[in-house]
Amino acid sequence: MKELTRIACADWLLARDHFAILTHRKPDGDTIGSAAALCLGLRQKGKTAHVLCNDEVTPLYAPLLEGLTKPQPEEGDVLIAVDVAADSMLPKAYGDLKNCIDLRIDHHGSGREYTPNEHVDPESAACAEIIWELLLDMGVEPDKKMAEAVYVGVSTDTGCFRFANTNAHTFDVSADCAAAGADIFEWNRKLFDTNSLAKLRLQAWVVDHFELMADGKIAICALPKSVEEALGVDEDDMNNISGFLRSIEGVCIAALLRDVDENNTKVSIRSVPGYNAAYICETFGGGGHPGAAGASLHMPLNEAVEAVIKAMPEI
Ligand SMILES: [Mn+2]
Repeated sequence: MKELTRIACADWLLARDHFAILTHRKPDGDTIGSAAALCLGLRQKGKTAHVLCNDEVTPLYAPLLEGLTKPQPEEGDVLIAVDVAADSMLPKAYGDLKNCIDLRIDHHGSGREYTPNEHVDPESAACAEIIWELLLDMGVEPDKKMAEAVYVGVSTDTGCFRFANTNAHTFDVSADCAAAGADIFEWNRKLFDTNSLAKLRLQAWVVDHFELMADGKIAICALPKSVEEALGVDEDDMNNISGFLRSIEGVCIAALLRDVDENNTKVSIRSVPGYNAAYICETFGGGGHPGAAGASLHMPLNEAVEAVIKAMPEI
């Protein structure tokens, strides 16, 4: 595996053509924003570039990909994964493609090598920050669409600049996005100031059903699929519901578990600085960032709750 500096990565991209960009499963604003901005930048440089269709893209982020997607890569395409920490994070529909990815651009320090080339910068709060700098290195003239795609990535991965990963560079890139014409107010309203009724009902359910442990420092909530279905929540509604749990006063670590089926459970963990959510999730083969991480457990929901409690640090 060859680790490319940012400049080397920009040169690597400029020296090639015919790109297909891959996003991660349960795509968030960062993977979609990064893919869209990179695709637009490559096209501006005269390249042929597409984002591979991802069935799980939600209505909130779908507009960023308008006119950019294609269903399958073509023979000879250069495959790039953005914001994809491990090949296990790729959509199942990509199948064998995971063995053919040429480059990974990412900010997950706990990620796993799966490509012959990578540019990974764990200092970046969002992968979209790296993409922005890469575009500038490539001599791309940023426009409104690119700026909005990057802003969506940066703002969502920082919880609208509230998470511990937010730093001066995050604001620098966001200021650049505003200067390039991104409609910051409109995206903030859509992303952070709009709740579906289903999401508010989900929050009410979580308030009624979570448990506090360790003198109120750990909060855990098991959310059965049947409840999700009854409330009618979608993936956008589920976004950062573990962060909602973490927002309860005094809580340092919050874990939200969801059953995928009777033998598989997903856990999402949020923590305040000083507690590492990624360490806890790595116990189960998952990963992420110190403040926000996830994992899949091959066990039923009730067993998974016990396992996650066991994996919690002494507080
Ligand atoms: Mn990200």
